[in-house]
Amino acid sequence: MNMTTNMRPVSSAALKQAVEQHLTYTLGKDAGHASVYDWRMALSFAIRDCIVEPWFRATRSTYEGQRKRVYYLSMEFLIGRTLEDAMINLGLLEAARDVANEVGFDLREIIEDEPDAALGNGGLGRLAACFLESMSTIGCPAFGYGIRYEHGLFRQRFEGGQQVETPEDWLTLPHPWEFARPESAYEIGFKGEAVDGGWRPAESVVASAYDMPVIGWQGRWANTLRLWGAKPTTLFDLERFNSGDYAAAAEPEALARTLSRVLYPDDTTYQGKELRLKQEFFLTSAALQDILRRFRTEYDDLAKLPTKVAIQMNDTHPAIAGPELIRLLTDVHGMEWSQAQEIARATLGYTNHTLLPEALERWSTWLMGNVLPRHMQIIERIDDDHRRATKRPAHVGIVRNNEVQMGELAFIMSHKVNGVSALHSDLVKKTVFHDLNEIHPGRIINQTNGVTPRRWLKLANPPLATLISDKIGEGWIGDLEQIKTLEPFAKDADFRRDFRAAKRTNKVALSNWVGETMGVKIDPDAMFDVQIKRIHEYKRQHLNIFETIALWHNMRENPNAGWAPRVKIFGGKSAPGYAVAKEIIHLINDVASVINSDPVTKDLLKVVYPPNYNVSMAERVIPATDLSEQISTAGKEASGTGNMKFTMNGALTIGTLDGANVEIREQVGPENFFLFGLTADEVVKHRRNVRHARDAIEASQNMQSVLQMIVEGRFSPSDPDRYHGLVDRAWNHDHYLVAADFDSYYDAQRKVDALYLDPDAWEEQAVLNTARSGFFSSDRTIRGYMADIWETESALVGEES
Ligand code: 26R
Repeated sequence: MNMTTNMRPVSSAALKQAVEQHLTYTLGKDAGHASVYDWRMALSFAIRDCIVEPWFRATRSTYEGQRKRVYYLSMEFLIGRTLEDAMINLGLLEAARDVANEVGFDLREIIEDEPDAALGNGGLGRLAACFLESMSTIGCPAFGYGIRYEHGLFRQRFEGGQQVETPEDWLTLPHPWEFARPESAYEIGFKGEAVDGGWRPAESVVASAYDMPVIGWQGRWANTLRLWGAKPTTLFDLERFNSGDYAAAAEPEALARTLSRVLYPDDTTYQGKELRLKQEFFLTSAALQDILRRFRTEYDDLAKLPTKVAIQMNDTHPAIAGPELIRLLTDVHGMEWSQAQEIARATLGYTNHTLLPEALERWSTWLMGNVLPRHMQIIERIDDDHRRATKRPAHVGIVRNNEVQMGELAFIMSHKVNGVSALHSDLVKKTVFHDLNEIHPGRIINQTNGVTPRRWLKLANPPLATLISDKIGEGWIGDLEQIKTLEPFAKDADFRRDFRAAKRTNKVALSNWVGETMGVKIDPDAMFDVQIKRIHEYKRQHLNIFETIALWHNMRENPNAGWAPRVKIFGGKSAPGYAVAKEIIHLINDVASVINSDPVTKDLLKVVYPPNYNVSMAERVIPATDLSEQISTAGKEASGTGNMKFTMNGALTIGTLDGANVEIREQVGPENFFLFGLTADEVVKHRRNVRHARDAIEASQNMQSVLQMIVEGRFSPSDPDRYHGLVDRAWNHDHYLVAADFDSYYDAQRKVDALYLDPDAWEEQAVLNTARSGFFSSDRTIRGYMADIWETESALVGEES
């Protein structure tokens, strides 16, 4: 097979030769003894070689064209695997399959040997990864900046149904996608004291760069993800070493490395942890020093910074960028204060990803003053300037109650602030930033999230991707709006049959995997009903499992009532310290073991919860899904992005009017979406009734039975009291209105059943979901950021495609 990438044709034979070269000379392995790991490394190096050329070309073109660059600062990049994505974007997947077969391996096995890069918790981190891919596809000159965590998000196991965390170790084996750049290194200071117009840090570490190329669709452009690893400023103490105190001699090394050791797995509550603040400053300062160094090699006037540089803060985690940029411009480069402040603001943008008060970052002024004394001074001066310039009300400000409010700081230091869905941006204006929005009208804008169709449709769902391309050509991959030309085929019975067959292929594959890995037999003809995301009370996995219990109960009472057979699939991790979320996990697993061993319902209902949900598992599960669960309490889910992946892959959604669900429903048509529950406004009003849960439960026979069964120990016979706390909270502290929405959810599920029993009608709606998902490409989102925030242009316009 002869594949053509953008730069040069690569035949299977040429790729094979390149792979064998790497096996021999890079890895020093004899083909006769090479393992799947060896072939994976050799193939990765050969594919990586194909990226280097477009990567250099993009760098050169940006430099020569004096183009504006975008810098995306994020504490999280949830990348998953890289090899398959790179092969797909370079058009080398088929050639690689030939090579694998010729050397006696299955390409799938090689692909799945790669560990996920899990440098993120959930939505915010995965969004950053989709954005990088889209910026490369569009040809937006950009760098991602993050931390090279030695341990990404913990691995999850279940013991007796309970979550157990073990460390993740993606970097113990060599990582073929990174280039160490020890020459790009910056000193990062901490503590010490602010001295007039400057800072004398008491501690410091070195931030050292590691680059990963990010290749766009068809290899037309490549950007860089630059991750910082922490190194000691002094290697080790030779004197102590020579005197035999080896542990003490290695101390500076160990201390420095803790900075890039672990990703914070807590995405539920803000916690005032010194190490977290240090990590945030470590990333931000390294990135800004690097940005200014690059700028100064090309331009001499720092006043022009905003015309050549746009810096985006992914939530408030890098919000110290405001004060740090001012510090670098004034203390280090001698710029005058007010100009520095203006320039910083014109350069910076801030994206808000959550309204939950417990997740909004604030640092005590004591801690900030201790870790970053000069920055604390600068923050106070920014706050004073703002107070004077705006005559704002007394309750508004960055420093309040002896805490630095990072949201306010990010807002005041940015020229644009954006929310991540229409509803969310609206709520940002009305709630957290109500006063600041009045003082700075027009600063808050919306950019609805999106996901990359390369990974989430072409890579994850080959049967469907092939079917679509056969029908409408391949244009949709680089321009998802084209997928709407599929719409007329919703009425075409042959196409619906093929669409169904593609879904079934994926369901069979998932069934086999579940059988092999969990020992649970599931029927590919049953409806696959899926909720995969972090476990949070506001996402309401407990609403789903309560409904599952009610369904099971009613199926047992009346097994021949014509139920639609279902498999309930859960996936997701809880923050290690989030006890309530962990209890929900325990309950789901307990309910699964009772239901899965019930002979009465064995052909009607199964519950599976595969452990360690991650990007790769999402790629497996989403294409096999019939029903997508998006059931958060309205007003709480900023956007959601999983919801978009399901829609693209032809699942129907059951959901509340929350986050991007609102826009999904608009796009696919309300008749093709299962809506239930209170609206965001109704939620606020409903909560004023202190008896809201009690009233709802007393009015619902179903809900009562569910809570009764749980409290009686039906799902925990060896420990009948296990869920007393959970049931008590359902009655008395139901902050997320599970009870109020329960009946509405149960009824909507019965409508889902009815449609599933009419395969033709179901398939028509499924096709329409895919055909109308064009808006949810992250390419569209990135074009929005480029036009409305970054004021940049694609380097590929006018170029031949
Ligand atoms: C500060 C710390 C405790 C912390 C809080 C919250 C760390 C990480 C988070 C994660 C949040 C901000 C997050 O992932 N938000 C999600 O962002 C997605 C992308 O915009 C949205 O789709 C999703 O709705 C939102 O929950």
